[in-house]
Amino acid sequence: MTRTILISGATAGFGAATARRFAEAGWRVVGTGRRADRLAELKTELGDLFEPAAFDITDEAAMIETLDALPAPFRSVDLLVNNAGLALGTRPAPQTKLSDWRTMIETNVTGLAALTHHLLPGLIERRGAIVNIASVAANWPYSGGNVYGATKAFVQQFSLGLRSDLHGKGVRVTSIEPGLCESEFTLVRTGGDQAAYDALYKGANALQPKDIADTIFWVATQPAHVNINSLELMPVSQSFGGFQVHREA
Ligand code: 8X3
Repeated sequence: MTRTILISGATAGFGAATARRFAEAGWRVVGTGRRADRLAELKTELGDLFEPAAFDITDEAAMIETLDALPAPFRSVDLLVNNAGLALGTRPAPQTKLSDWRTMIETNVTGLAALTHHLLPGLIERRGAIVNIASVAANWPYSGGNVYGATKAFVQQFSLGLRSDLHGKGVRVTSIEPGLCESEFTLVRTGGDQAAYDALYKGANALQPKDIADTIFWVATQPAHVNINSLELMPVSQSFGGFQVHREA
C-alpha cells in the first residue's frame, strides 16, 4: 500500500532531501512551503509521486484551504514531518529584533501547532506518525540561541506531550534534534551572509540534509510497535563547550 508523507518546508534543506528520500522509496509526498517555484522544481524532479502545497505556514486560512484542496490520495496523510522552521540572528538577546523573535515563534511554534492540529484527526484514523524537527538548541543553550532554542524546546516538549495524549491510539511521535548541518538554514539565520556561512562550515564536515532525511526515513520505517521518542544527532566535529563564569574585576 502506498503511503503519504506531508513535509512542511520542503523547498530546501532537510525538507527537500526528505521529499527525495521518501519518493525514492515509493511514498506519495506532499511538500509545503512559501516558494511555489521551488516546489514546482521538485514536482518536475519527482513526478507524479509529488504534490506541491504552496502556502505560508503562518497563514492558517491559506494552509487549510490548500491542504483541503489536495487530490484525494494526497489528503490521506500517514506521516507528518514538521520541518518548517527558522532561526533569525545569532546575536545575544539584548541585541535582537523583537520582530525576529515573533517570526520564529509564529513559524516554529504557532505554525507547527496549527498544521499538527489540522492533520491530527486523519493521523489518528490511519494510526500514522509525526516526526517533529527540533534541534540540539532545545537541549544545549548557547549564546545567540535565545528564542530559537526556546522554540525548539517547545517542539521537543510538544512531541512528548503528543505521545502522552495519543496514548493507545497507535500514533507514533518522534522529536529529531539535529546539530550543525549544512543548509540554507544558516543563510537565513545570518540574513544571507555567505562569508559567515562559509566560515561556519569550513573544515567542519557538518551533517548534510541527506543525513537528516535518512534518519527520518529510518524512524518512519521501524516496525509499527516501535516508537523512537527523541533522537539527537551531531557531526563528529561538534561537541559541548561547558558553562561560562563571569568574574568581577
Ligand atoms: C541548529 C543547530 O548546531 O547549528 O538547529 O545551532 S546548530
